Amino acid sequence: MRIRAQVGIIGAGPAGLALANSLEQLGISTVVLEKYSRAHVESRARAGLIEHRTVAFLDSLGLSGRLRAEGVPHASCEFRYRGESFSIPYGELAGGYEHYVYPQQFLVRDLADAYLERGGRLYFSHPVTGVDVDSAVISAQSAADGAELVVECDFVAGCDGFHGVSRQAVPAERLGAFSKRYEFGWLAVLAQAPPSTKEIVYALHEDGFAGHMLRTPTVSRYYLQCPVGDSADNWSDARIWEALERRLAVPGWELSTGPVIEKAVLDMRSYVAERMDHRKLFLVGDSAHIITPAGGKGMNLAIADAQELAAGLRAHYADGESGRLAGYSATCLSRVWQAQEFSHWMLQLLHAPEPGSGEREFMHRLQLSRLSQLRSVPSYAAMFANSYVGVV
Ligand code: RFL
Repeated sequence: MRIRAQVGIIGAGPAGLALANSLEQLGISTVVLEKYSRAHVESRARAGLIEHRTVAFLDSLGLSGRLRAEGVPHASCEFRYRGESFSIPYGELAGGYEHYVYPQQFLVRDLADAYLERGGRLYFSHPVTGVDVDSAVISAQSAADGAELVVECDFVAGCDGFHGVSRQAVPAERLGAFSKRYEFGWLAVLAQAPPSTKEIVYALHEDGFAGHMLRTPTVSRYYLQCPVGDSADNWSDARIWEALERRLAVPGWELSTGPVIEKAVLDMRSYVAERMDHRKLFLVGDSAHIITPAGGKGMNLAIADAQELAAGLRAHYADGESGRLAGYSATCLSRVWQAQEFSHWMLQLLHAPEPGSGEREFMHRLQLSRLSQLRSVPSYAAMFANSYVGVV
């Protein structure tokens, strides 16, 4: 089957669905092709921290109803070290802005519902197999019966994540990518356990970083620093809870536990393609850049890219003006590098150097000094606040 759309979108993650909704509202026709089933994409638990500017964009599209009703606003977070703790009222310090805690898979569900309700053409279980960047033709195949689906478009938006096919259609010398691998891993844990705190907690501990993230009243996410190449199989439920209890400990505090639903060792790395467009293809979100989960920026960057691309396409179609589209890459990259810098800063603040490193004690004292400045120097804390909540 051959169909036509002004913009063909590969991938129904946060970037693809935000873009699809936005373009349809602007009267620009779209088709979305997604590799996996609807049930699969709507149950993939990942991010949960949504920046105020992402919420503002979703508000402007009328897509934030459930997020605002069911998500929880957050404006402060907690740091722990050596049995001490302090909170940073980052919302107040950043001029009254706040985050929403709302699981990514719920947002994906909401965006898919809204797109389909408007009559959007969303093909689940249709992995894209080829992208022609000159003719803007996308080829996909139904996972159910192998039937070929060809989409002819004016532009292609590659919103297919880091392991998708779009980026492969761009020559390496055009992408000009930069990357960094960190010398530690993170064990990411999702558990059927109520939150043990009111705020997100970041803990510096000599055994390694521990984080307690909030998701829903019955499910929580935790992170534990672990060696590169570690396997989740090495972490029994008992070992996970014991490590969290030790690394997050402050007097009088208790950790609520429950069954572990998911655990995986994350490859802690960052990647940025310096060109996010090539001929008629635009890379959006994780297909162009990935960032470590520290600081909670990945999904927010993906949706910000979608917002910028929608604005560029609107200018192109409505005003016949192509300057904004031409500047898409540069505009997005300035925000991406800012987020990369922040995420790197967070990791340096919170990660214990590997045992045996000669500089371990020196680095640890730098971290303690940073935490003490964060705790007692308002202008230092304000810098953190602005970056964390996403004002700058
Ligand atoms: P996604 O979400 O990966 O969606 C890409 C979609 O493309 C589909 N796809 C294809 N479709 C058709 N044909 C093909 N050949 C295809 N290949 C792939 C995929 O099935 C998928 O549906 O990319 P997008 O939209 O750019 O969104 C990016 C975010 O998902 C990602 O940045 C965040 O999840 C990162 N992240 C976090 N970000 C935050 O802002 N705040 C957080 O608190 C946060 N926590 C996290 C995170 C990522 C994590 N993982 C995955 C490492 C926590 C974790 C554990």
